[in-house]
Amino acid sequence: MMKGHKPRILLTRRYPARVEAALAELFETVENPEDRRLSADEIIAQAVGCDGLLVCPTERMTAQVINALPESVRIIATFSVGYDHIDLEAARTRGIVVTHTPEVLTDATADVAMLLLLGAARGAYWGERMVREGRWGAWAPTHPLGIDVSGRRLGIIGMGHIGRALAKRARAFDMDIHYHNRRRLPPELEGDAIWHETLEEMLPLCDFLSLNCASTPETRGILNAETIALLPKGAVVINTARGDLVDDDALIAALQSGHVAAAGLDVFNNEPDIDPRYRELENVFLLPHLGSATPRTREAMGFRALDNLRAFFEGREPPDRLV
Ligand code: 8YV
Repeated sequence: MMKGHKPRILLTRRYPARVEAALAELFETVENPEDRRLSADEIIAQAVGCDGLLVCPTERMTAQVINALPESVRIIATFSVGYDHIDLEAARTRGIVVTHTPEVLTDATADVAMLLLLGAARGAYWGERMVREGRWGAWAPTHPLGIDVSGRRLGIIGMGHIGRALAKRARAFDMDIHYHNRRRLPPELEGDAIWHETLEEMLPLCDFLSLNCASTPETRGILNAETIALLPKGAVVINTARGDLVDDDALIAALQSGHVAAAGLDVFNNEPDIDPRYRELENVFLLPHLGSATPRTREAMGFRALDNLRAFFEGREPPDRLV
């Protein structure tokens, strides 16, 4: 494929074995065999002599890091659909191409969103704990009880691939779908989902609310004291997108007061050092960022990143180019 020397690619993390092997066929790879989280300085130092980087959301590619990368680096491929960890403007200014891995993790992530929705609604966390800790007690007709899902309204913020895949699953549970998106979807994608131009219009209708939008300056903190106050009392909140969409103080206060009856969260501010108050709450179902965590999905993400790197170094347009 590529004439002359093999491009040198820094792999900031361990990637699935088949992906690393395929990358090593095409490129000279600089690996991270211990899968250590590299500091910004280490990334910059290890990038010396490299033509490209394969990174994850664990690496904060700030303007400072991007500006300090050696001249030789021409592409940053991220092993993720989200790209809020990369300063795209800084990359654009430096003429560095950035790619991501859309679509391949849609189903896996929507499955986790549905798992969180059901788990939060039906008390999977406290129920599981009662069984494990021997606190089951005798069955009682009136307690403990969860929240019904069927026939309820699910509001989705961000109706991209994952939002739509969640809607498909939720329809099978007889939920009514509402959504807020910058643009209304074309009829073939919208189906029976109801578009709301503003959050103010949609939130009062949401028995369940799922965050499925990208983290951008416009969406950061989108779930805050004001927007939570618009939810009906007893709503359930789901987040599989990014932790920084949520103001933790506001969500935790609402979970404590019961205004938000339950939450299912796979993503957090400051992962993995999450706000410790979440751990104390009985009405939250917490997962450690498992959205894309299946072997098939992680391999597909790796091969999608590889396709982008290969296209770039073959002089073709990378299919999932962001800048
Ligand atoms: C992954 C994700 O867990 O793709 C994303 O944006 O958040 C998840 O799929 C993570 O990115 C793995 O690198």
